[in-house]
Amino acid sequence: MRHRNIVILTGAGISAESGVPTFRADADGLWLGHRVEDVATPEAFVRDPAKVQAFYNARRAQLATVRPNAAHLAIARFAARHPGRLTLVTQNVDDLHDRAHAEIAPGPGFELIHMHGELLKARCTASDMVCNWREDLEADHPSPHHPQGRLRPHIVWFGETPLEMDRIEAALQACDLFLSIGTSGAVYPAAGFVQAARFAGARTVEINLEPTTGRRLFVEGVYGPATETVPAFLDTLY
Ligand code: BV8
Repeated sequence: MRHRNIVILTGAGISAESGVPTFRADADGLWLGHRVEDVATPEAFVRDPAKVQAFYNARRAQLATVRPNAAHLAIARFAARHPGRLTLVTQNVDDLHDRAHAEIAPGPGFELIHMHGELLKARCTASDMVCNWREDLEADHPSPHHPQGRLRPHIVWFGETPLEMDRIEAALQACDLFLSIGTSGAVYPAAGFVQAARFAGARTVEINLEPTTGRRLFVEGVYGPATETVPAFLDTLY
C-alpha cells in the first residue's frame, strides 16, 4: 500500500458523465442558467424563496433520473479494500457517491463528507434540525421541527460556512495523498485544501477533464473524462 491516509475532494466534474450538469459549463458565467446571487445565497432565499426552492426542487427531482458512473464506483471499490483512512470530501450535493458506497460497502477507515450539504435533505430555519427530504419544498414550507420554523434546502450557500470543516482539516493534516477530482477550484475553502495537503507533506494530484487554473498547486495532473482517469489512477495505488 503506497499511501495510508488519503483525502479525495470531488466536484461537479465527477457527476458530469452521469448527466448532472456542472456549474461553469455555460460561457456566460451563469450557474445552471442562473446568476449565483439569485439562487445560491441566503439573501436570495429571503428575497425570492419561491425561485430558490424551485431551483433546488428541479435539481432534487433530476436525481431520480441519474446513476453513479464508473468514477463513483471506482472510488467505492477502492474504499472497500483500502485498509487505511479514506476521507471522501465532496462539494457535490447529489447523492451519487452515497449510492455508490451503498452498493459497495466501504472499509472501516472510510468517511464521506458533504461539505456543501445535500439535495436530499432539508433544514429547519428555527431549530437547524436536518431531515431526509425527497419531495418539492414550497416557498414558505412549514417545518415539522419547530412551530415558527420553515424548511430550506440543506445546502451551504455562498457566504455560509461549509459543513464539517474541523473533520476535513484534521484529515488534510494527516493525509499522505490528496486527490482533487472534477473540480474547477473556483470556490473556497475547498479550492485551498490542496495547500493544506502539501503543507502536510502529501502527494497531490489533480484529476480533471482539463488542467484548471489551480494546476500549478498540484505536483501531478491526470487529464481526461473521470470515468476513464479515476479507475485507471486508483489502480496504480495497489
Ligand atoms: C465561506 C452548493 C467562510 C450550492 C456551493 C464574498 C462573500 C462571502 C464569501 C465569499 C466572498 N468572496 C469569496 C467568498 C468565498 C466564497 C467563494 O469561494 N466564492 C467564489 C465564487 C470566489 N465561498 C463561500 O462563500 C463558502 N463559504 O467561504 O464561508 C468560511 C471559510 C472557511 C471556513 C469557514 C467559513 C461557501 C461556498 C459554497 C457554495 N455552495 N454548492 C449548490 O450546489 O447549489 S458551491 C458549488 O460550486 C459546488 O458545490 C462547488 O463547490 C463549486 C464549484 O463547482 P465545481 O464542483 O468545481 O464545478 P465546476 O462546474 O466549477 O467545475 C467542474 C469541473 O469538472 C471543471 O473543471 C471541468 O473541467 C471538470 N469536468 C467536467 N466534465 C468532466 C470533468 N472532469 C472530469 N470528467 C468529466 N467528464
